[in-house]
Amino acid sequence: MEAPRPGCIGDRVLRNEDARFLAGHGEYLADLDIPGTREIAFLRSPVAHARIRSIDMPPGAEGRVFLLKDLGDIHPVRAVLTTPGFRGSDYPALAADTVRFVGEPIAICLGATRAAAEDLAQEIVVDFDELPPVVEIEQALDPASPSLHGWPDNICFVSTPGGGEVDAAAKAAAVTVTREFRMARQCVVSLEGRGVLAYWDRRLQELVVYSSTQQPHVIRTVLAKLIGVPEHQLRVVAPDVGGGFGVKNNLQQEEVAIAALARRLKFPIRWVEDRREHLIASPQAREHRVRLTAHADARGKILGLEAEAVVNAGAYSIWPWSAAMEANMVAGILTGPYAIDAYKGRGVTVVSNKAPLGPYRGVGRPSACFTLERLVDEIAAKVGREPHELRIDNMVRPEQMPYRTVTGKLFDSGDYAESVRQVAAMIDVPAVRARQARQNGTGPRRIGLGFASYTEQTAHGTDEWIARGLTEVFGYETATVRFTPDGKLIIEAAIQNHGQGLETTLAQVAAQELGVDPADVVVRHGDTAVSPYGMGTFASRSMVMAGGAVGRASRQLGEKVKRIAAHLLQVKPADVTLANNCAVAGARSVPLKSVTDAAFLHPENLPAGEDPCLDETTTFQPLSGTGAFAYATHAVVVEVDTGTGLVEILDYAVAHDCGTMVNPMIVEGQVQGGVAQGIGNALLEESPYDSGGQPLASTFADYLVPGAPEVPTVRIAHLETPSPFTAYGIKGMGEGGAIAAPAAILNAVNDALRPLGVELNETPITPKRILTALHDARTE
Ligand code: MCN
Repeated sequence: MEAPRPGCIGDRVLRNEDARFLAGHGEYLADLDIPGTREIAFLRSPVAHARIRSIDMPPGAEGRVFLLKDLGDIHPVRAVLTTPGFRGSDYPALAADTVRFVGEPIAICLGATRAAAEDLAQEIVVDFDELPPVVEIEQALDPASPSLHGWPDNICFVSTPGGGEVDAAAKAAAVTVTREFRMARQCVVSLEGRGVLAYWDRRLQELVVYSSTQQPHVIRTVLAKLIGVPEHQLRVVAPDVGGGFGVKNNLQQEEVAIAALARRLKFPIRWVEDRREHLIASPQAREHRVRLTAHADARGKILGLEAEAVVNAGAYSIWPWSAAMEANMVAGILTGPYAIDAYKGRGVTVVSNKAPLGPYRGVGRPSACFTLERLVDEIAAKVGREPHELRIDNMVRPEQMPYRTVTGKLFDSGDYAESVRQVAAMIDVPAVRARQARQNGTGPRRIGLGFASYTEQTAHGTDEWIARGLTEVFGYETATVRFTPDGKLIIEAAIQNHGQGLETTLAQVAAQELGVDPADVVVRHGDTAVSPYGMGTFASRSMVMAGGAVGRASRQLGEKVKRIAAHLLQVKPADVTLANNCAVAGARSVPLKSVTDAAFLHPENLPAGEDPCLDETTTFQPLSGTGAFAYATHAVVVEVDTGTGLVEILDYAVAHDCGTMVNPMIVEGQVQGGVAQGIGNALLEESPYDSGGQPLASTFADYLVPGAPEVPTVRIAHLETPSPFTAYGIKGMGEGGAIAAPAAILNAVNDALRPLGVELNETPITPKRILTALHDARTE
């Protein structure tokens, strides 16, 4: 592969945005300093399920406490799948008649400070007529449980993906392995919580809504419909956003309530989520129960799979994804990177009196990967083979690409088995096995080795969203690339950068096409008044989509620059190249500044018929509806202390392929960060509820996230197989680290404990779960 040009695609450029952040100059929602702003505290439901009989206001509440009826004529949020059988539900901005989860907002309270607003909220008396709550999956599946939304039961949707002859596979199989797996409910825990600030701008006659969101444009579109402000009088701005990981990738009830109220007030109002609100009232994630059966031949070649994934989606469908997003995802991608021709899947979404589920890094895939990869290890144990070798034998081969999976995904390119070979070499399987043989059984600490492989669907096209029944999600992005008269470049992009390094990588794409210095490019995003329309940053799409749009716009702009430069140099446009801030033709060159000077300030110097000014706006969408598929294999060595139940990660290696890397350093940071979250998923994070529907983890003392001591430095190898379906062959990759880590870690822990008769198939594997399993195995 050719060495990258400095500052261009493939170079390890330092992040442009870091100087600002490291100097403390980021401006987050809580930092906004708009005169006259009053702070909001939400009165939230303290009970899981109840009818509201009455709400008694404290003295002086008028103009300071607002209920749904005070917000004017607004519509409830209703996220729908167009797929037949889907059951939708109305999700009001503030609960007026019924509350369905602890933390559901009921009233907005205003104060000069957050503390004053909270004091006011405490004085409101709500008379609840409590109803029996539906909390766990089994209750939600029970037809005798009370129905949350007036449906015949609490089943929101059932999908049945699959194809091929599963019965024939079962008949032909030498081994059949069945297991039930559980992945706990989690919180998302972005560094910055959610938040909204809104006011009516009298001069521009527009409603300005600042929100810590991943998708300002579509939030504007849906808010406009819900609160009845036309889109051209509504501006949504995402200031600096301190991480999203999916929790800011949906319409928030607080956004609707605050925007609707701000339209009626004469001063700005702001809500900044605190950590307790984040842990109980933000959209949560996971909570899956998956039953999986694999039929395999005597060598462990998988002939067929059967799966039922039940997901507890909480109280409501959030916009635009709907409650069915998780279950559909798990059931839809369960065959993983393997060539499995026969599959019978069933994805069941149930509703309950818990916080609604939303997207979180990986959406369904950590659970799908966990269940399949755990089962692969159990098949390997049954047929007596090394788990990584079994994986290699089952994988889709390079010569089969592009490969259509049994659930209709089109894998684009890559050598999946090579990722296993590489990571097995990095982790040194024979050395780990030798260490196990030496150490295990000699004391309480046992060594285990685990692998996990996956494909990560990224940059989904419009067809994919429509196939999933989502008609308000689309698969393109837009960018404007413009020179200023002094020869500098501005990129305006509809994506929203909240930690992914996009201010740098989009500049690198422009540098590739226009020869500009990426450190000198300004990237503007996150503001509907600044950037062209787009869907935003989620589903590992921005590098492919916005990168593609910036590349296309830059190329078109470059053609015009070359025509003008050729005119100035008196050569043919075809002889001009762009590099080092200059247009070059052989030994002669002209600075880009001279070209922009002609384009903006001296049209008399332009070639005949050439329009003045230098800017281009284009869109980009991948050539395949199902997007581009990154893939990876993770390998981890753990030491499990059978005395304390603690798991220590000794070594962690990843061999991955995200096509052409724009900035390998950023890619490595993304893998490392994703693995950190996967470690939390595997070992620590869980949001349990009691039988009354009360969330039990509402502080960081109860909800444990990994810190530096729990997260090892991940060793990363890159494979780089370009995608045939995207610009420059780029594939997305932002979720991958989080997808495989739970599977790899549980496989490693099970590898360590298998000789003791222990098998763990539920995340997180806390010390308590490990010790209980060891105790049960001893007493059986
Ligand atoms: N990149 C690259 N070359 C590639 C692919 C990606 O250089 N071939 C770089 C780009 O800078 C890109 C980043 O890696 O922005 C992640 O790439 P991509 O897969 O396109 O993902 P997005 O940019 O669309 O970001 C979304 C993704 C998702 S879905 C979650 S969840 C997540 C993640 O990014 N949330 C994050 N990473 C996060 N990182 C931070 N710091 N904060 C979050 O909230």
